[in-house]
Amino acid sequence: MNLLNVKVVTVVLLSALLLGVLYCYISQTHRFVSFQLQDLKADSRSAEVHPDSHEFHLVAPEHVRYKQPSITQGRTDVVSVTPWLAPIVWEGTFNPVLLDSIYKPQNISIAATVFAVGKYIMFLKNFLETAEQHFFVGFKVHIYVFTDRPKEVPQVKMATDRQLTVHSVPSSNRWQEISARRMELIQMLIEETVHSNTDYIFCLDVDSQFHGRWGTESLGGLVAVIHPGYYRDDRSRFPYERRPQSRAYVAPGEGDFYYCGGAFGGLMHEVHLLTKTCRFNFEADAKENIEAAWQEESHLNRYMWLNKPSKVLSPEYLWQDFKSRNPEIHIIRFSGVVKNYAEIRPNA
Ligand code: 5GW
Ligand code: MN
Repeated sequence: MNLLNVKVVTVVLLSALLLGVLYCYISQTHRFVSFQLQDLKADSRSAEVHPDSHEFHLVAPEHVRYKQPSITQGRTDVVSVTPWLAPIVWEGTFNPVLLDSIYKPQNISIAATVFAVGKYIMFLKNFLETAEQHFFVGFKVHIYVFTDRPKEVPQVKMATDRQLTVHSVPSSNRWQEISARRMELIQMLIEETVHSNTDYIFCLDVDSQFHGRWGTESLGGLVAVIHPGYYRDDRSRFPYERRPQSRAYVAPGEGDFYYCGGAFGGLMHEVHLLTKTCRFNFEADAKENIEAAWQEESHLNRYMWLNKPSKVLSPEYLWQDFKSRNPEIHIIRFSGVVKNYAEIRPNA
């Protein structure tokens, strides 16, 4: 190769390199610019692009007045955040006026499911009447009642923006069947109402009543309630399913809290995934003739251990009427009523 050729090759190679660098630079810049533009576009119609954007984007009205927040003063008798940094909701940790003023303009709507099969229909009237007084007052609420006795559903006067729908379900003498089908029916309800603009759903036991506010402070992606019976106990005492053959199994030394089967909720798609998963595991266990210690509550606990709830509600959100109030419980919002098992359960 003579000198001239070497020069030509060098020039060609250098130009190629330069062009390459230039190309990379331009395409990067372009990507950056177009990315920003897309972001802006997404932002201006965020309602369509991210159906649950209000979950993360809390806009406060300009002039709402409320007590100054503090990071050094507040409740010290309870823990109000989990190790994965989800809030644990206790009275005194949130401002209801502020929260309502944030959520009101979002025009959110909340569904609630409640099962009243067989004699459990007797709990429905009180449940509905107290829900009217305390559950998301001032918001759009749609209660779905699942019952085998649609004619016995009581007439309860509901405020504008609140409605009730009755779904008929077959009677059953086996609690296991009612329990198993609860997850399935909630899953199906979410699939049917996917286009109804419902944002959040809560699934509640009917043998319970509201005594205090249950509102926007409870909203979150995946919401679990801490069981009132075990929250001061070591995790070794939690009644998780302990047989490894079950799909609800939680190993010793594992698990965060013991959560209630009687109340859970969150965004529609989150609760859909939860109910679908619990139902699948419940049915797969049943095929192998295994039933978890506390049926769906066990499956729910396993689910919540692997899928950390984004908000945890304190036992204020599901107390038990027979229990006396512990000092850290400043308000009882919702509680299970005392029931005569022999009287209400089909095969007790
Ligand atoms: C529950 C236990 C044994 C047999 C039947 C049932 C039963 C439950 C029933 O006959 N009818 C019915 O509607 N359920 C629904 O399941 C109710 O919504 C009830 O609140 C929920 C959970 O059952 P609970 O409340 O008896 O369970 P615990 O753990 O709150 O006592
Ligand atoms: Mn119950």
